[in-house]
Amino acid sequence: MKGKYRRMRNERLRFFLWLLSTPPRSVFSVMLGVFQTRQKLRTSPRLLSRAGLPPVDLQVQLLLRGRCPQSATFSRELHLGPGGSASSPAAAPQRLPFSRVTVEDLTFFRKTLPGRAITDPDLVQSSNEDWLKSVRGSSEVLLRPQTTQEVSQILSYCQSRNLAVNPQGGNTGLVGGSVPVYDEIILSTSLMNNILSFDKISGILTCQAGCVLENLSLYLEERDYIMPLDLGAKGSCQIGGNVATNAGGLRLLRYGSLRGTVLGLEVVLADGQVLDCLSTLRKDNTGYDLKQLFIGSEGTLGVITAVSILCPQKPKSVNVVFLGCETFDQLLKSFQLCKGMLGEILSAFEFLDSECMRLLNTHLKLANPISDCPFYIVIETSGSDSDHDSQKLHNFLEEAMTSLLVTDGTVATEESKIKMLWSMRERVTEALTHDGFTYKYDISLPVERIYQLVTDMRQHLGERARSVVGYGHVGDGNLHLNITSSAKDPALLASIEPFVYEWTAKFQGSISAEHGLGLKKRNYIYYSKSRPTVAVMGKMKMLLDPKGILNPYKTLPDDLK
Ligand code: FAD
Ligand code: 2HG
Ligand code: ZN
Repeated sequence: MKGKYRRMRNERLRFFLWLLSTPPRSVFSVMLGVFQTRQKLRTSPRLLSRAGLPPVDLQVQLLLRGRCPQSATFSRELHLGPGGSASSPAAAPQRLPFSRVTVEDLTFFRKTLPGRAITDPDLVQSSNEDWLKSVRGSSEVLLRPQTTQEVSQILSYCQSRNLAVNPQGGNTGLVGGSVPVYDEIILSTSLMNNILSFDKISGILTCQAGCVLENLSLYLEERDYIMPLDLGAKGSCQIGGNVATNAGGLRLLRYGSLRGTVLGLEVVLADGQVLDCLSTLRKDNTGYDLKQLFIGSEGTLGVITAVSILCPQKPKSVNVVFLGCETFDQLLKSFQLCKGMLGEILSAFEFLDSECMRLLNTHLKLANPISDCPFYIVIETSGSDSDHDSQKLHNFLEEAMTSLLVTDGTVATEESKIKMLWSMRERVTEALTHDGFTYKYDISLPVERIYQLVTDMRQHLGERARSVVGYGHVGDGNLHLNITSSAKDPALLASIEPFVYEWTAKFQGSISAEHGLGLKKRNYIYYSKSRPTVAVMGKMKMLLDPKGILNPYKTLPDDLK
């Protein structure tokens, strides 16, 4: 095999032959994630749990400040950006006539959640601002319940008082859905982090909504299982937030979406009623499957308090390959070949373009593991027999090389190298944050179209953008188009939107593949959904949350409210 490889090797190809006896590697080891970001994100909850509350008279002052009319204006300006037009569909709408938090309300919250009703501005601040630092609310109250009962008491009270509530998990959302727009009370699930049960035979895990994804992964790994989803944000995002956004991530190609793997949910409705749909059955056709309503509802229909999820067995053998291609057409042909030759062991097929690589090099000092190419692919295989998997991967690479679909590549044989290769894909989001203000688009398209949007956008914007990059989940037909500029730039935004959405609609794509609509994209929903469909969504919202207290200004377009 080695001789054959050498004979066929092109000058530019530097594949490492890997031994058929490569020891099985943990799939968890391949995820480096955004370490610095995680550190930063994890700091605030730790501080919160240690900190004492400010004295009551300071709280009163803070609440009085909240009543000041400038507060609403300030928040609105932040969402618009300097010189931003109030008519931009992405801008925050006017504050709705919800009540403002009073000292009596605070007394109730403090009694219901002793030591966990936070009003210290320094502590509330990080929950007011999103991960991208692109939107910021002006909430002065952060509630940290530990039980479903406490969530129920809070919501029942808030509904009776007409107080708006912003459910928050790990605050890693990318569409401005996870933070308040004005003074909504932040209801954080961070302290709801208990695992409730795990069935070793079925692989069904039941846990509270605030469990951090990475902690669940580590818990399962010790029991020879894995979570069916994995994301770059796993060190901070919570399973409740993942379900609320119907997060896709890096394993969807293999294990499917949360709509299939989530078996049950417990949800607290706006009036405090606890909806127990926490089934652990794989099959249950008794009436409507209500849990599906809450998957992807972005905190607008109820607060998810517990999740049961079907987890796959941990693969015994994992391999990762990083390849370079000259054209996107070759990348697509490699995907086709890969599906055919790797079949059931293919667990990820991800891509990034040379602009992403430039940002990784420049901002994170990550060196390209292969020679410069216009496109890069990350392929992962997960199986149960390392000899069999290695042989299949070997055959695929040989075919991809001889047919000149790939021009360079490397195979990871050690754990550290596997991590390094995955970080080239996972850390693009982090690299972008160092490049300037980032406009993010998360588009589903027929897979053969996904890169055409990047090239068309580059042509459309010319020199106006700093960087226009494309990466994403090829296996799921999901492009992440990101555009940066030195600062928030309303004129640039006006050039991007609605162009990007019109382009997407023209090819029957979705304007949000996996991140949701949140605040930023709510008014663009009609590019992907018909008016009658959105009207039915409005009726569901009305039924479950008649006063509209749950995550107002998010997901549904302003014309429904
Ligand atoms: P938050 O950000 O806190 O909230 C997100 C939304 O869910 C908000 O609308 C909030 O109100 C609502 N919500 C949160 N918890 C609850 C609850 N318990 N009940 C009801 N509503 C709730 N997404 C992907 O799909 N795929 C990826 O590969 C991916 N990679 C990412 C990588 C990075 C570096 C980052 C920063 C983000 C990434 N995301 C990705 C975005 C993704 O949406 C989130 O990471 C994750 O799913 C959100 O979880 P969270 O706990 O942080 O929720
Ligand atoms: C990913 O796939 C995430 O890396 C984030 O969904 C995408 O930052 C983005 O645009
Ligand atoms: Zn993604």
